[in-house]
Amino acid sequence: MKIIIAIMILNISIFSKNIETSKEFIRLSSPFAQVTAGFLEIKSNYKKDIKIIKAESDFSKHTELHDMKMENSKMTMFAFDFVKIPAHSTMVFEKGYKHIMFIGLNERLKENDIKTIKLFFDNGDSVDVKMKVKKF
Ligand SMILES: [Cu+2]
Repeated sequence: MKIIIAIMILNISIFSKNIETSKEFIRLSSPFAQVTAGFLEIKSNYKKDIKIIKAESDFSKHTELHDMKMENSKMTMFAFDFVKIPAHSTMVFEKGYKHIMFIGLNERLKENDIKTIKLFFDNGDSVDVKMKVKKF
């Protein structure tokens, strides 16, 4: 019995992913908009802190990591180079806060399209993330 349990635990550790994403979506922008934003939650199962250092997509000329801040009593957004995800925690990209910015759209995104983007981490890991285009 002990052996079976040990094997089960081993299996879980082999098949659990280091990075798991959820609630992924891209905001449906107006038909002629050149930019839009994507949101998701990124859960790190790493025992060490890691950093997200880059995002890439093939449907926009530039893909940036953005956040929002208050400036002259207006909310403005800005690009950042990296964000740290502490060990065993979740980083949330959500409306009004961090987001993935897609600038210079190469194609018109339609509602319910599924687009794949790539996220890169400072430990050399990367993940492909499927994001659904939707209104909000
Ligand atoms: Cu932005």
